[in-house]
Amino acid sequence: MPHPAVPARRTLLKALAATPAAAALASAAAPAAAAEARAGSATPAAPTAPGIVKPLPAEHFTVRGTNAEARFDAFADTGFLTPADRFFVRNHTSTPVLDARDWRLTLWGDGLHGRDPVHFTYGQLRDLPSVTRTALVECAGNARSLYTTQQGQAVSGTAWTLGAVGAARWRGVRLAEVLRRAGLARDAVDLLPRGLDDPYVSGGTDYGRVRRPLPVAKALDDVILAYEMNGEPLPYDHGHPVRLIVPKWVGIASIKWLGDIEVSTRPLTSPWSTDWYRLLGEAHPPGGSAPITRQTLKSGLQLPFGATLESGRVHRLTGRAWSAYAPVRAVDVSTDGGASWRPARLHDGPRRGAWVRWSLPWRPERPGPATLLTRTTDAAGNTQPDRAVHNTQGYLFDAVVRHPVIVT
Ligand SMILES: Nc1nc2c(c(=O)[nH]1)N[C@H]1C(S)=C(S)[C@@H](COP(=O)(O)O)O[C@H]1N2
Ligand SMILES: [Mo]
Repeated sequence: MPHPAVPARRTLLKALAATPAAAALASAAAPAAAAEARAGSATPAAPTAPGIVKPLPAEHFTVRGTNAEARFDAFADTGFLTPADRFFVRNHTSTPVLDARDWRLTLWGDGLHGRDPVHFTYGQLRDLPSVTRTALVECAGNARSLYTTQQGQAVSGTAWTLGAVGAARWRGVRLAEVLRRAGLARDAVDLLPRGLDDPYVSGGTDYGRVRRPLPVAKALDDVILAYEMNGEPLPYDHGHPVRLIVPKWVGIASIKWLGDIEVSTRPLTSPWSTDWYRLLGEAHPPGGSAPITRQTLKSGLQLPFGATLESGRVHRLTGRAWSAYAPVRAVDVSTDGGASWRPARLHDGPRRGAWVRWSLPWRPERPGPATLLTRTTDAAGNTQPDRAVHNTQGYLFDAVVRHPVIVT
C-alpha cells in the first residue's frame, strides 16, 4: 500500500507557554522568560516530565516516565469535569507542539470511493457542524499496579494507581460526518487513525507512529474528532489541534495529534492491536484475546492511601465511580474490610460514559489500621468483583480497591 506524505509537522518546540492560545506569543516571549529564569527572578517552575508541556505540580500529579498520573486522591477539589490542568497525560513519546494553521487531516485508502487522498484543514473542520459531549478518557492500564499490590501478580507497563482517568467536555466533528464527506465506501471495514507524535521506539524496535485499528461500525456510531476540551482549544498535551475521542473504549483508541486515517476494505492491524491491548496469560486463549475495546468499571476514594483519620468524629468519605457498560446505579462502601456494606449517596445522575461522584459519612470508633472498600454496580447489573482476572500486561483492572487508612 503506497503511503501518502503525512501532513506538515512543526519542529518540536519546547514552548514555555503551556496553552495553544499563547503559542503565537511563545517565540517572542521565550527568550525573555529564559533570561529571567537565569537571573533567578522568576518563580520556580512546577516540575514537568520529559516531553510533557504543561506544569505537573506534585500535589496534582505523579510523573511516571513519559506519563503523568493525576492524583485521584486530590480529585475532591475538582467538579464533575476534570480541568485540563489536572488531566492525566499518557504519552508514548513526547508532546509535539503543533500549530493548527499548518495542520491538516488526510484520509486515504481503498475504503474511499475516490483514488486520491482527501484532506481537511483545521478551518474546514471547524466549519463543519459540531457536537459536544462529555466523555471519560481512561487508560486500559489504569489501576494496573493493583494487580501487584492487591493480588500479588506481576504485570508489565506503567504502574498507574487510579489516576489514569479523567472526564471532559469535548467539542468537535462527528467522525461519521467526515467519513461521509470523504466518500466512505460501503465495504470499508476498518480505519487506522495515526498520531503526528514521534515514532515509538522500544527495546531497539521502531514500531512507527502511534496508530490503532478502529472498526467502521464504532467510527460511525459515536466517535468525534475533538478540537476543544472543556470549552478551550485542545491543550498541546491532550492532542492539539485535533484528537479522536472514542467514548467508552480504552484510552489508546482516542488517538491524539491526529494526522491521517487509513480507510480500508480489509481488516487492519498495528502493534497496538497485535502486541499490546490484548489479554494475555493463563486465563486467556493462547496468543491472547481479541484486541480489547471497551473499558471496564471502577470506583475509588478521594483519599491518599494510608491517610490518617481521627476516631470519634464523623468524616465525609468521597469518591467517584464509573462503568463503560452502563450508567452507575449504586456505590457500596465497606469500612470493616468487606464484612458489611452501606450504600453511598450519589451526587450525579446516571449518565452513560461518565462517572458519578459519591459520598458517605463515617465515624471510626477504634484507633488502628482499617481497610475501606468501594464497590460500584451499574444499571446492566455489572458489579466490581473481589479479584480482577490477571493478564500479563495488566489491562482492565476492575476489582474492588482495598484502601488502607489509619485511624488515630
Ligand atoms: N498519538 C498518540 N495518541 C495517543 C497516545 C499517544 O502516545 N500518542 N496515547 C494513548 C493512550 S495509551 C491514552 S490512555 C490516551 C491518553 O490521553 P491523554 O494523554 O489526553 O489523557 O491517549 C491515547 N492517544
Ligand atoms: Mo493508555
